[in-house]
Amino acid sequence: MAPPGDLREWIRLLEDEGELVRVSAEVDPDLEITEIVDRTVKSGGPALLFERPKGSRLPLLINQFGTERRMCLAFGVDRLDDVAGKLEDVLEMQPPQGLVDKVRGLRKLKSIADSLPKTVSRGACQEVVLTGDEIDLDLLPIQRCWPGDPAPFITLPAVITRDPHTGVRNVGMYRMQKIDSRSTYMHWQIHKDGRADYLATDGKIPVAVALGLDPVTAYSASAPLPKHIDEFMLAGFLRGEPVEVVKAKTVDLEVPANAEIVLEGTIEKGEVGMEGPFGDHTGYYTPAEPFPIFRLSAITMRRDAVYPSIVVGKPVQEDAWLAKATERIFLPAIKMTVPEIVDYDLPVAGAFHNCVIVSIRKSFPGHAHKVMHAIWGLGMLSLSKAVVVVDAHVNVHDYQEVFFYVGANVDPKRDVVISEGPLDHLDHAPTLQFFGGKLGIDATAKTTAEGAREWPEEIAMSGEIRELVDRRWDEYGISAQDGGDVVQNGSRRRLRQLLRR
Ligand SMILES: Cc1cc2nc3c(=O)[nH]c(=O)nc-3n(C[C@H](O)[C@H](O)[C@H](O)COP(=O)(O)O)c2cc1C
Ligand SMILES: [Mn+2]
Repeated sequence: MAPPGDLREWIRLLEDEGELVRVSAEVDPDLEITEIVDRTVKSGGPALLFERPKGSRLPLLINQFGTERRMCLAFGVDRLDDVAGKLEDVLEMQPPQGLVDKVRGLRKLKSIADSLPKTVSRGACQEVVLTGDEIDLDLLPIQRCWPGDPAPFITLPAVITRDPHTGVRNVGMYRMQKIDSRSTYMHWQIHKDGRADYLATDGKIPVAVALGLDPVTAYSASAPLPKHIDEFMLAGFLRGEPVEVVKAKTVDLEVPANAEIVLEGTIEKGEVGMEGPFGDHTGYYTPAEPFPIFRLSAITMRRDAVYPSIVVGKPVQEDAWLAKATERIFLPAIKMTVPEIVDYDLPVAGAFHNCVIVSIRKSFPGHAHKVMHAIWGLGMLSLSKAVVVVDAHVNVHDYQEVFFYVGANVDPKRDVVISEGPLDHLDHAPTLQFFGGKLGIDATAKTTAEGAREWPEEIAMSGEIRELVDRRWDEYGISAQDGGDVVQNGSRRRLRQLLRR
């Protein structure tokens, strides 16, 4: 099934699939929604459409991405790995051999050509146009998420800019703290593309913020693409249909025609203010820091627009599933650069930058070290604080199995690497912000060339006996075959199901 074309189609699909609950009671976007959503996400509950958020006439949609099943519905796939498969197909294109291959190759090239955004002359996102004195952020049910947050924050935006030199578009998801009814801060962290566009600008940079998109385009704003790649192109490719864009009303940018709401405006270089604190996905409040100020020149929207939101906080939250999608979707691209990588896992509890588990086909002494350093040099993965390397046969998604090899195969003196490098903007633990320690753990089997003694053989039952017991199992009268699962808690089991090949 093709991914939904806009937020409304997505809401209808969620409703048809029994994945959405409409809340008709009046509910306060100030803290109350967070507590409801926190409980709902942590119990694997449905997407919520708050029809009467206090103080606004716009309904608020939240938890649209909050389970593996909804994430798959969003992409129109059965497993998130299927999304990766589509990219892998294109990335691994070889010169065609023979006619069938050529036709297949052309089809793939067409899928790339079709992924370019398409400019259209009219968009539903501009049914209502508010400029001048009509601009009023108080129209929107913007959430204040946590008690220590000083103001409401827009949490699920697609922020659109252009590189002033190359003209290439960038789309990123960066929270926006409301300052007043006509301005917000823009939380462009130090490593992000939106900030680079801003820094490359003299004077004012035009900015447009799309709220309420089809789920694949909304996801693409969170995807860590290289700077020179337009996130709307990835969205078009993954949707199998181009993102349609229209000219914004007051700035020189294009915005998705299907958006529910668009905020247009500018950011003046050097005009900053103290943003935050904000209860963030690290599970802590990130302290106040200077960030640029976004001044609105227009709000455009659909006549009966829906406002989208998300809560981040101590894991597991809804963003865990956006990040799991990224983990799966980017595996083929990572393998292009580091082909010895078999698979990897970013544990949700590790807030995604604290830990990477990676399995490799090891073929030379020090190979695990090579891969650690490759990860510390790879896009946003370069911010990873700890890297655990295991052999190809280890299931990186089974943390019990990984922990077994970390315990069994590691001589801390020989196999632990302490290095240093850039760290996530929000990480409060390092002595310095942005720069600090890295931990590598080589949990692969070692060779004598790496200074180990003769490595022992791992225990495994013979295939012959396993087949025999499989065949005879019912005869023994023991019911539970999957005894291992008894010790797994629910979320671990869900994760295993998600990643089962
Ligand atoms: C819910 C959510 C909120 C986010 N908030 C921020 C933020 O406030 N600032 C930021 O720099 N990145 C934030 N991110 C991460 C960026 O969206 C992500 O790094 C993305 O790749 C940025 O786009 P860019 O690579 O084009 O800069 C957030 C991600 C999610 C899923
Ligand atoms: Mn980008």
